[in-house]
Amino acid sequence: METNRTDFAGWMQARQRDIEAVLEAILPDPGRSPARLHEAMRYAVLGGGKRVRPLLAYAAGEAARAERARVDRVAAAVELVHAYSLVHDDLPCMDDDVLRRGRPTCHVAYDEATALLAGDALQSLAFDVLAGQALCVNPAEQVEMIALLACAIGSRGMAGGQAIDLASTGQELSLPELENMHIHKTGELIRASVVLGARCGDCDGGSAAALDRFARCAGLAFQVVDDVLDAESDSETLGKTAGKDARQNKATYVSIMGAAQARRFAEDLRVDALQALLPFGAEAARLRELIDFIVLRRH
Ligand code: GRG
Repeated sequence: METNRTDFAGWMQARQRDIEAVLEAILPDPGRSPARLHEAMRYAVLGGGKRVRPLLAYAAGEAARAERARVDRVAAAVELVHAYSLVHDDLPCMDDDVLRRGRPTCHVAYDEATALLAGDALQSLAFDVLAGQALCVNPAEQVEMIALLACAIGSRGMAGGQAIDLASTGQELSLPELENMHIHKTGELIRASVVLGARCGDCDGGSAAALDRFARCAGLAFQVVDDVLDAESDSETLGKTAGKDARQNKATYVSIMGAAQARRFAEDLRVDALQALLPFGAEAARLRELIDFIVLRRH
């Protein structure tokens, strides 16, 4: 993996270009049948988004001195899953939104059935990418990595978190209930991005546990900031409809503790995440910079 210390913005742009090229190559050719489905998959994935999950996978790969080609596959898999979750989340039967990444959502640009299938196919493609080539010397470890992603996004992970979210709209949630929902809905995939990136390289048990702690803090911090931005920012800046949580009467960190306290909580999580990285040296620099980016971002 590249370890020269270019500035963070340069590093981030380079990795965003890398993942765009990897995804472009992995996604099905739009000229091949079923063309409309392939086009919708590409529409949902390419040319937008911050690519936070791939960036975390690349940064964790650097911390574990992993081979770049392996991390490319992990980074692509987590972004494909993320794109699938956004397509499904935007559907009328879920969050019913028309704006994503600054343009019409997938079901608006295509149609509901195509968007549903595009999400399904993106999820399958993610596992195809993880299983298709060797990611570690020991095949049993690769099977563990595949299982880790499956668990992170299944009924006890992201999909479960989404189910809790849908069931609790309009309900009052306690802080532990809200945290439980967000750890599953958003946190598990972010955690998997870090852990899988690191598992492409060399990581002893202590370092893996430290990265796991970092990833849990990063996942929750991401969602706390997302709640603040939904309340305080505008749709143009976010590229998605702002202010929806309050309009839908959803429990969020802002509704429970107020925006100022939610920002302080995100800052506490940033400090915890940085503490988790204390056993590491310069190899974890990008992870340190990424937690700052996640907590201080404006979109
Ligand atoms: C449909 C199974 C299923 C799950 C959906 C992740 C999720 C669960 C829904 C997404 C809706 C949402 C607003 C979640 C909160 C945090 C989040 C994931 C925001 C979007 O992620 P960003 O900011 O988006 O990384 P970009 O566009 O930058 O990739």
